[in-house]
Order: sequence, then C-alpha cells, then structure tokens
Amino acid sequence: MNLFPILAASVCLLLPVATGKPNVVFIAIDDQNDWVGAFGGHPLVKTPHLDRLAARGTAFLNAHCNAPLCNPSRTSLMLGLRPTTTGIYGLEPWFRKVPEWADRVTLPQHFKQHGYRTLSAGKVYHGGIGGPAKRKLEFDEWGPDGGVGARPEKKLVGPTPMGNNPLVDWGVFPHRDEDKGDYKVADWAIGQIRAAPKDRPFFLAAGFFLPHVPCYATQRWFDLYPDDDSVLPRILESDRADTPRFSWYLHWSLPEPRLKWLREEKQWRNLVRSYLACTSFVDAQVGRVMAALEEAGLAENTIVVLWSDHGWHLGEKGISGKNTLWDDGTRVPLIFAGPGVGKGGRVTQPADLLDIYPTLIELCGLGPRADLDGTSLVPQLKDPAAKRERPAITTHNPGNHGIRSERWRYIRYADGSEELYDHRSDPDEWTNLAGRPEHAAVVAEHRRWLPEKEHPPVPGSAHRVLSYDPGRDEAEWEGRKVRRGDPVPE
Ligand SMILES: [Ca+2]
Ligand SMILES: [Ca+2]
Repeated sequence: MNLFPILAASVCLLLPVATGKPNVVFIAIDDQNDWVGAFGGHPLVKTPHLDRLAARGTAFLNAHCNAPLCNPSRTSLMLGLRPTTTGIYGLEPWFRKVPEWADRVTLPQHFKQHGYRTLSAGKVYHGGIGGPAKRKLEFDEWGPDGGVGARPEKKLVGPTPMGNNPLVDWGVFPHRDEDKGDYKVADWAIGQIRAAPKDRPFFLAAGFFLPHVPCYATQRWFDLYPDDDSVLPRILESDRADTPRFSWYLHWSLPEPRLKWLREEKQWRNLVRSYLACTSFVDAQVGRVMAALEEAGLAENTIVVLWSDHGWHLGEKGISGKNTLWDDGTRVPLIFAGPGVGKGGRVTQPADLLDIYPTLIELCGLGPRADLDGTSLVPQLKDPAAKRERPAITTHNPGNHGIRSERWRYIRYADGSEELYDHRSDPDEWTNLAGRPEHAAVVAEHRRWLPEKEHPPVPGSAHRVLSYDPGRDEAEWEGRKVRRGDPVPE
C-alpha cells in the first residue's frame, strides 16, 4: 500500500500552500512618537523614507497604542487582544509564561499556519522570549537581535536622576553607522528579501530599536538639525496645573528625567536633537529595506506595515519618556502600503494597534478570526473617509484609560479623576475641559467606551505596575505606596 498520497495530503492540511498570497514586511520602531514628517508631530524632522512609504500607501494620523509601554503594547498587538483582556500591563512577564496565553496563536503564527515562512530580527517582542529553542515556535528564522550596538565607554550625559539607568543617555560620539544594531537588522532583512524563495510567501518582521534610549547617533544625523532652540517642542509651563494628581502616578518614579532636570543640566535641546537624529537614522534603515524590496521586484506583491509601540514625551507636560495617556504618549505612526491599500490615503478616524492583526489577515485573505479584540482597517485602506464608530483605547494599568475619538481625548484614572481635550482647538492638550457642564454630553459619550471588564495583572507582573486602593485612597507604584500628600518625585 502506498502511503505517500495520504501523507502528502496530511502535510498539505498542516501547511496549506499559500501561492499567490502577498508577502508581509512588518516593521516596528521602538518608542517612535509622531515626530515623522507625514504625521506632522515636529516641523523640522527629516524622514524622507517614511514619508515616501506613506505616499505610496495609507497613513493613520490618529493611531494609538493600546498600552503606553513596550511589553504590554507589543503583547496586545501580537495577540490581537487588549491589555484589559491579556492582564499584561508591565514589562514582565513574557506572555508565554501565563498559562492562559501559552498556546495562543500570535499574528506571525497565524501566517505560518497558512503556509507562510516567518522571519524576525531586532526588537519585535519585548525581552528574551525564553531562549533559542522556544524562539523557533514564534518565528521560523531569526536574525540579529539588534539593540544599541556601538556604545561610548561611559554615559555621555553623566549620572541621571532616579537610579542613573545605563540606558538613559544620548548624544553624538565617533562610531560607524554599520556598527549600530539597527543597521545590522536592516542588513539581515535585505539579505532575506534578496534570497526569499519564490514559491512561498514570507512574513518578515524587523524591529528597530532607536529612537529608544540611549539615543546615540553619528555626526551626520545631528547635522540634519539646527543646534538651537528651534528644535524644542512647544510647551505650556503651567500645563500640569489642571491635570489630576493621579496623572503623576502613571509615571511616578522612572529613570526618564523630568523637564526640570533637563533644563537645569542644559540637556533638553541635546535630548531633543538626539531623538531627532536617531529618528532620521532609523528612517534611513527603513529606506534601505524598502529599496531592497523594489530591487527584488517584490514591492507590488508585498504588504508593508510600519508601526511604533507607543509615543514619547520630550518635555511636554514636564516629563520625558512614556507611560502617559496623552497623545504624546499614545500616538504612533501607522502606515500600510502594498496590494489592496490605497495610495496617499490619510485617515483621521481613530485606529488601535491591535487592529493590525485583523487588518493583515484580511488583506492576505487568510480568513477572519472571531477571537480578536481589534477591528479590520481595510475599509479605511480603501476609503480614508470611511467612518469608524469605535475610538482608540489606551490602558496603562487597571483603571486608567485614554479614549481618543476623531475630535476628543477623554481620560479616566483609577481614582475617578478625568480629563477632556478638544483637538480641534487644542491639539497640544493644554486645557482640561472635564468638569465643565457644557461638555457633560461629550464626556458621557466617551465614558461608555471604558472597558467594562479588566483582567487583573497576571502573576509575575512587574516594572511600571500601578494599582489603586479606593478604600484607603492609596496607590502602589512598583510595590511602593503612594499617598495623596506625597511630594511628586523630581
Ligand atoms: Ca517601546
Ligand atoms: Ca493643562
């Protein structure tokens, strides 16, 4: 008896042939806020390659992370589930350690199940992913880890407050672009594109580390920006006067310096310029990967999606870093390009990063999944004006949510305090309108989108985890009590 046909048939069931399907290039940029030309966040930023990608695709100008922190944001995107569903709110744990999610089919695994080769380099997930053997379960092929690459012998800015974290550093020092982690990630992605087998589609993930701190770049990238105060973002000195005290609890004590320290140490402009220089460097790496796609003749049959895991403050609202529910902390670049995507589309309807999962599987014709929290953006990829009823929803630890509609931002903190901003008249979110009677209906309209059920933090949750006890009116930040009268750490 010849078993071969039966064997062949069962192999086909396990690995359906996906001929004719588009490839996917999935590009993550770490800590990249909206300081990207096409997104209008900074008037001087130079990102010609991202702008070109946006011009040949569709840009979501009102896209937001689902958590303003690496691990919960990336977990949410890759599982297609909100942080309030996953229970992952901190930098720990890796979600595979949570029994509920140990076997959950991620976005790349879903593509693999549909016959795709899956590849990854650089920072796509947050952290070590459980070692080389387990990595193969997440992606077929693994390239370099990327990361910082060339580093100076000691920190360029000297000791920084709240623990002198070795990563909290920035500036220019002599090194080669080729020795940076992101350059190597781009190199590897380019090699994989050139060598890709023609008979099977690929899902290639490339995660760029910059402009995450340390923001090191070579002189040529600094030379793109004037060395004067014209690079600084607009700020309002009294901006925190009308934000609730609880807004400080979300970033109570962190290694990222406050604006006060940056000014006292004359480091504000240097940090801003360093961030801009790193953004332009990463833009160039994306450009190299895009050029390789075109040279290989694959651009027309490859869907490119580019995203960042959350925003980053550079002095706005008195802080640097992430972990906020304002646009500076939540707004991210999000671009789709390739087959099925409108050219030059500009979408001002709200979008969530967890919409990427259902969008990609619809674009590639893999069939819908009923167990995803996101909704497909394909209607907006065809018609940028297509309405979306649901706002973008960002959560930073249980009870703290930002609700972003096309016009408004509403925030509710765990202690019940609120903010409301009208982006039509106040794009910097300077004037908190919550509590004004004339806006009561707007607040009520946004409140109804607050997540009804919240998964408690999973066992092993750590780093940047915040809880609140309403009975005692006490918060706990990274295991330390925060009381109503405690001075805000500087
Ligand atoms: Ca990040
Ligand atoms: Ca304000």
